[in-house]
Amino acid sequence: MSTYFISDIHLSDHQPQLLKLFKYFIESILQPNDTLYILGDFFEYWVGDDQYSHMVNQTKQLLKALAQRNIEWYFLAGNRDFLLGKKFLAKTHGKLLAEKTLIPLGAHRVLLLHGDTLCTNDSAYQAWRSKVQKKWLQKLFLFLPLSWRQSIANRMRQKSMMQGQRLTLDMMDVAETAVQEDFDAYQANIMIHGHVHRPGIHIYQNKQGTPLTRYVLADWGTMGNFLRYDGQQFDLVYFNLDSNEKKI
Ligand code: LP5
Ligand code: MN
Repeated sequence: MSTYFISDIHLSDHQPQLLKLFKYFIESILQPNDTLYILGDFFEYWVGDDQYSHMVNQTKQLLKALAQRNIEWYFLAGNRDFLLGKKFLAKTHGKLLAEKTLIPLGAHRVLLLHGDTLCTNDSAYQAWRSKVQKKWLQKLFLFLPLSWRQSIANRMRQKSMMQGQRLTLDMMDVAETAVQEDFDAYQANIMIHGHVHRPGIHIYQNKQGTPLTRYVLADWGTMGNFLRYDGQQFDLVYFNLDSNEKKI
């Protein structure tokens, strides 16, 4: 009975190998009674639960089938798929989590988040975020025809990639002050997030000398990536379709 955390697969119709990796992860790595947390940017972008394609269909089938193996799955939204909604989750038996969610795991207090809220040095991103998180704007957007929404999302992705070239690596990473604030606010000793695409394990100490650990999940490419808690320890692992696993 293990708990798995993944993020940043960026599933898209243009990258079929990502769906193959996800299928392998679901069918060959997850075992009955495990629990799965998807911490955002599961899709390259999500413009509403009427979004459809072969990839979307296959993904829904894979998630839906988890219930038969008694695997619960949870979704915490990223900056690309925050419009994933109730219809999708009801069809696939997923449960939505708040953007910062504290869960108990053994003796640990684990804070889950996508990671974008920690990037407070990227002010252009934070300005964009505060606009698109407005519920009224999201409702309005969802009224638009699907093809319009898709082309707006494509435009946003293009702008975002151009923006990425203008920023320094430091600006795109988490701000350590934001990390400390969240550890303190939630009295957590573990933090798990993705988003920055810089997988790693960061160790800190709080004022009382208690060790704090921040696990950063990787984005998926030729290899998939997950963090597993087996009841004893956490392992951050890369895998591929040939059953090779490599711990970070
Ligand atoms: O995800 P990642 O790591 O690649 O990039 C982020 C930041 N980019 C974003 C933008 C998203 O990728 C766009 C996803 C589309 C979402 C689906 C539809 C939503 C509709 C909402 C309706 C209410 O988050 C990027 C960071 C980078 O990480 C740092 O690593 O810098 O942030 C930006 O680029 C901020 C930009 O300023 C965003 C630019 C969008 C401008 C949109 C204008 C075009 C609209 C056209 C309208 C006709
Ligand atoms: Mn992200």
